[in-house]
Amino acid sequence: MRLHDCQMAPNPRRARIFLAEKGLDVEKVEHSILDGETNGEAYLKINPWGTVPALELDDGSLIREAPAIFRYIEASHPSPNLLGDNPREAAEIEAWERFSEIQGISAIGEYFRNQTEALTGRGLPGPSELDLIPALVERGQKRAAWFYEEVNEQLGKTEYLGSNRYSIADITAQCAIDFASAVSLGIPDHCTNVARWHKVVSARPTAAA
Ligand SMILES: N[C@@H](CCC(=O)N[C@@H](CS)C(=O)NCC(=O)O)C(=O)O
Repeated sequence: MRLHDCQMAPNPRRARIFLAEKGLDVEKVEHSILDGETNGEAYLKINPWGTVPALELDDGSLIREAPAIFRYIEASHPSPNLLGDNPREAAEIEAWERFSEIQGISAIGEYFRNQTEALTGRGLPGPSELDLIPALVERGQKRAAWFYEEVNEQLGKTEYLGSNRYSIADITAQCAIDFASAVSLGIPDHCTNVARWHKVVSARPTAAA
C-alpha cells in the first residue's frame, strides 16, 4: 500500500493519523498542492479527481476520499476500533466526523483558499478551473466560528468528541483545528473545552503523523 499525500494539507493528515493509530507504516508519496502537482498530468493519471489523500493498494487499485480509506482500513485492520463498535456509537462518531470535515476542514479551507494567490483559478480542490470568491473568506471564518462553538459545547459533555474514547471524530476535528491554527483561526480563548481536549489529542504520538 502507498498513500498519496501532501504534508501541509489537513485531509491527508486525517489518513496519516488513522494509519498510525492502526500501527500501519505505509509508504507516503508527497504531491505539492500549492505547486500544482496534484493537478499535474502525472497525478491526474493516478487520481483524475486531483485530490489527496488517495490510498493505492498493492493490486494497483485506488481508494479516494478519506472516509472510504477509513472504512477499508478499519475492515481489514479492526484493532484498535476507531469507527465505533456498536451501531449507536458508530452513528455518533460518524456524525461528528462528518461535521468536522464539512463545517471544520471545508469551512477553514474556504477561508484559506479564497485568499491564497497560489490557488488562483482553483476555486475548489482538484482540476476545477473555477475562480476564487473573495466573499467566501469571511463566510469561511464565520463557519469556522460555529464549528468551534459546537465542538466546545459537545466537549463540555464528553471527554472525546464522538464517544467517551478516542475515535475518527477526534482525528478529523484535530486536523481541522491544527489547520485552522496554521491559517490564523486558532482556538478562541473562550473555547476552554476545546483547548483541554486539544492538549490531550496532541499528546498522542500519532499527532506527529
Ligand atoms: N472529501 C475529500 C477531500 C479531499 C481534499 O479536498 N483534499 C485536498 C487537500 S486537504 C486536496 O486534495 N486539494 C487539492 C487542491 O486544492 O487542488 C476527502 O475526504 O478525502
